[in-house]
Amino acid sequence: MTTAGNWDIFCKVVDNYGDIGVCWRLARQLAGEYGISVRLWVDDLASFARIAPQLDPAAAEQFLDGVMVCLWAEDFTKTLPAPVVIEAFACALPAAYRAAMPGVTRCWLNLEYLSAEDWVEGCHGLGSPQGQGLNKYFFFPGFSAGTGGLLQEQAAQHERERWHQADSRKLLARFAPFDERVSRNVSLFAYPNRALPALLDELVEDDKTSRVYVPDSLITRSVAEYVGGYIDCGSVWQRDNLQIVTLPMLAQADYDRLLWSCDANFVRGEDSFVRAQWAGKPLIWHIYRQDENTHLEKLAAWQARYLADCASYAASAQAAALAAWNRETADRDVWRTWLRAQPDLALHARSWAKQLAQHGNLAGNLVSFVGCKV
Ligand code: TRH
Repeated sequence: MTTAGNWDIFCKVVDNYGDIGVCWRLARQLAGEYGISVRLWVDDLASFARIAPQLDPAAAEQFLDGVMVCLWAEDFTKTLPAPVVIEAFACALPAAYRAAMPGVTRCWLNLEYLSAEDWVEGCHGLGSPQGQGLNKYFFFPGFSAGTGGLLQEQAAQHERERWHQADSRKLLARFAPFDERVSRNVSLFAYPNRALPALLDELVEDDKTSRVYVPDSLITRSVAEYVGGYIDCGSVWQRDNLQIVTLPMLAQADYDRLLWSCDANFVRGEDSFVRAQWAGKPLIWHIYRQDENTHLEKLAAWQARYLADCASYAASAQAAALAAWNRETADRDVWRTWLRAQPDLALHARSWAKQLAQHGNLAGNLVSFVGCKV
């Protein structure tokens, strides 16, 4: 059997858009770049449609961008399992499907959440016997050669390489009229954050004019509290050197282009965090909160890798800003220093993106892995 056969990907939307964001990218890439026939089973098509506006949330089955998208309904109907099955983020397969897998499924994988922690290399690729001749393999994305790498579609990479300032200008002009006074564009996608007013206050008084683009998200309300009301999409709110523009939720590919077009990006969760790294621009990550503050360990592990080769002044500015944002502390000095470090952080972000590209892309690594197992 070759790996270019039928694959099923199962995705449960636990919270927000990261679970489906990752699965949708992976499904499209496997179909488009590796010739695999992919069925993507999703339990929440309404959330999916927010990042893929062409999707019909009422259709139980539809073919979109080369992928068969299927509703994962509670009463899962009997379906012949695929030879390769990906259970995203330990979502637990439907019982009827699981029961039909022995003798049919040749490779079963659990695609795990992303972490930069050292233990990931030791667990990546391990199998766990599930009975009836089935093994479930743990496939970990990551930042080093011993992991599954990061999702990176070749088409997006090529488009990114050819993306010029004129493209950025054209894209940003779709959201609000061009203003020649603006010399810094920033995108802001985050969870609600008590550190926001300190950041915005600093931008108000900064000597450069910044325009902050806020996609429709959980932070929109905090922005509205800061400015004293919701800003209509398309209009520009301004106080001294800060401009704010709100955006509707964009299609995933347009959101990626927004990241390429801004000078710095605030991102969150998992998928936007990875895209911001590929964008090669300075970024601030709002990590998804976990019990017992385990997310802070994850943050520290990534920060240690990210800043290992960064100039010391820029590294400490970045570390302080990451801490302020994730611990939600109100410290304007942190943002002043971070803004001053932007030129060095921009250079660093470009070299980091090149370094990451050396580990291959997650979909390609997955295809090779499956090829060795079947
Ligand atoms: O939405 P997130 O917070 O997602 C997740 C989930 O909550 C998940 O359960 C959790 O485990 C994980 O975080 C760590 O953030 P993320 O991962 O960045 O996903 C957002 C997706 O939405 C990403 O694919 C980009 C996409 N997006 C758009 O398509 N258009 C937009 O306008 C925006 C702002 C985002």
